[in-house]
Amino acid sequence: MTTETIAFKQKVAALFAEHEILIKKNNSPCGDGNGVYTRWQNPILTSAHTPIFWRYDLSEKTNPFLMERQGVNATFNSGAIMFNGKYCLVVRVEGNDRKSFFAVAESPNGIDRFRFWDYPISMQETSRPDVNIYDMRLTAHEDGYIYGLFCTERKDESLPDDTTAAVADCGIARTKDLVKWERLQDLKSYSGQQRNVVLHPEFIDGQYAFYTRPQDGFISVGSGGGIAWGLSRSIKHAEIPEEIIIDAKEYHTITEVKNGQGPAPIKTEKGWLHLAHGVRNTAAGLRYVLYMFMTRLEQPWVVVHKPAGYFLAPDGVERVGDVSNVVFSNGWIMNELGEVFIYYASSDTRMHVATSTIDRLIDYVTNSPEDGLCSAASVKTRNELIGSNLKIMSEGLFDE
Ligand code: M1P
Repeated sequence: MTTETIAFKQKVAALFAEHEILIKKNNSPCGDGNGVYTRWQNPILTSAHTPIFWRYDLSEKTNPFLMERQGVNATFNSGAIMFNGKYCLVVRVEGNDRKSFFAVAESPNGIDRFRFWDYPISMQETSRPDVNIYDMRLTAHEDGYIYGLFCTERKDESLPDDTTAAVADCGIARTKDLVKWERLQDLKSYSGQQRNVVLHPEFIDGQYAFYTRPQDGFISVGSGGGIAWGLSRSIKHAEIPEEIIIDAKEYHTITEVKNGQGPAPIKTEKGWLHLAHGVRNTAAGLRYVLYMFMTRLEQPWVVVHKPAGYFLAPDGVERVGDVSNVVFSNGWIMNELGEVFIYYASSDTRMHVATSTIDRLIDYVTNSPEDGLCSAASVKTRNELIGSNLKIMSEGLFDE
């Protein structure tokens, strides 16, 4: 063996060893949290977590300098599901070429040791090839399939000279094993473009039910009013003749510019628990935060509880990345103990986890005050809390 070959092999071994240390790094909770959820210290997935053999050519002959030939820019906005006893994420992986694709990463405990499966998902295409696919929401439907609904983005052919003009639609695929995916027809709706579409896990009136987010343009929702709801008789040829807005965007709130359903809702004894994102505009650009609401068990399109403001907002290093000041979630998992793992991405760059329990989340959603939509109402609500607390404190809260 030549000295060059020995050096090459040593460099390869060092790359793999460093990667293994990263994957096996223990995560730890950030203190006790705020009573609602606890963030975990380390991002659970970054571009560095993608396998070495996805990025480097490991042949000394074709890559004597051991260069990274196909870089990965980001790992974010992941769907989530418990599958064969493992916490599985269908991750949006974005290459340096700005193309996103899906890849499964699994963990034994939901908070660290996420490891990608060897190959990303080779998603089938429809007769209209996708340019970019991203943000999959997973739904274990009562029909027996796991569905993945995602955004498929294509060039807006009506504006051939505009190299930024795009059209967003909802792609639909289904699987039984997260490996082989059967691509179905894209969702047909009559309200412009679609992003953030999520399949409800149960039939409603014998039909497939969808949370949608109609939007006039690719970035701006325009007259699209918020999170909507619609039914389709078929899933193979999904078509929603009519959408109703169930959670409207609202002036001077966290959803002033737009909002969108996060993962599929979790069924609880009190109602369907929803996680969503809201967007407002600032001098520094758009700010994305997460919020929660609950809909009626028998009528999942009727909102019955919605705490004011955000549930989780970008914090510390989460605030910086490719698209700064963003948190986004399209995946969560409740395990058999009622623990809830909330998977969220920060600034379109990396994945994190925050943990809670179903009891805490129900308490948060059903007992936190709603938005009074003006400062006077906010002060009134806060004063009620202060008055009640001062009374408790005057009665000797801190006495032995
Ligand atoms: O860049 C922030 C997010 O922007 C889009 O979300 P929305 O459709 O609500 O504006 C998506 O591109 C999402 O992937 C991205 O994280």
